[in-house]
Amino acid sequence: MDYQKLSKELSYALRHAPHEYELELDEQGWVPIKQLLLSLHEQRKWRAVTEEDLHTMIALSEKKRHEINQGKIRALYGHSVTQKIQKEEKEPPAHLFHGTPQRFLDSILASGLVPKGRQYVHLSEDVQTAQQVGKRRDDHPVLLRIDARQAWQDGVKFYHGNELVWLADHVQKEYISVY
Ligand code: HQG
Repeated sequence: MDYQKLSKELSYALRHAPHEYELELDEQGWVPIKQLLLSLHEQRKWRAVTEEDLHTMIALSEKKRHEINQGKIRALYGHSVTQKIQKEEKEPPAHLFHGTPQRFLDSILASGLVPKGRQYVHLSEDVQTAQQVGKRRDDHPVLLRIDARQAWQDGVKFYHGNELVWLADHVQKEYISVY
């Protein structure tokens, strides 16, 4: 079983295209595992996938992208579906980080961080994670530091993604500096 491919397929289904899999996300993005498996089994390459494989996939992944609880599974972040996924609001650490390609810097410093194609802006708890996120699109990404505590005190909402990923609706430019 190629667990990395399975993880990518699930991220696509649970973040972006549940209807292609005849799935309905609930308000927090959960779907019943039984329904997901029924849908995956229609594809030849996934006809033997079991619930056990989903647990193994999560355990083997270098990032915590998916979560299983009481017979359901969800993507923890990254959604682009039109139905807004409700995330748990949480007080952030004093600083958060964001890695981005050089070419986006001027625009971000002018208008802040906006979610673009996803539902939320994605922020990293540590510099190393931000670096990895930025490197997806630029060998020498820019690292931004977000004054999350100040933003939180000013009423900006932050949400929990996983241990390393935080979400926000929009981060205004006054809280952003080049790290
Ligand atoms: C940029 C992956 C211009 C922003 C990653 C980013 C992450 C602006 C891009 C997760 C802007 C959106 C999300 C502005 C933001 N002007 N550009 N005003 N505001 N941007 O992919 O944060 O591996 O939607 O800097 O690791 O790169 O898939 O967000 O470059 O955790 O699990 O617009 O996805 O996780 O790109 O990545 P994305 P992201 P997985």
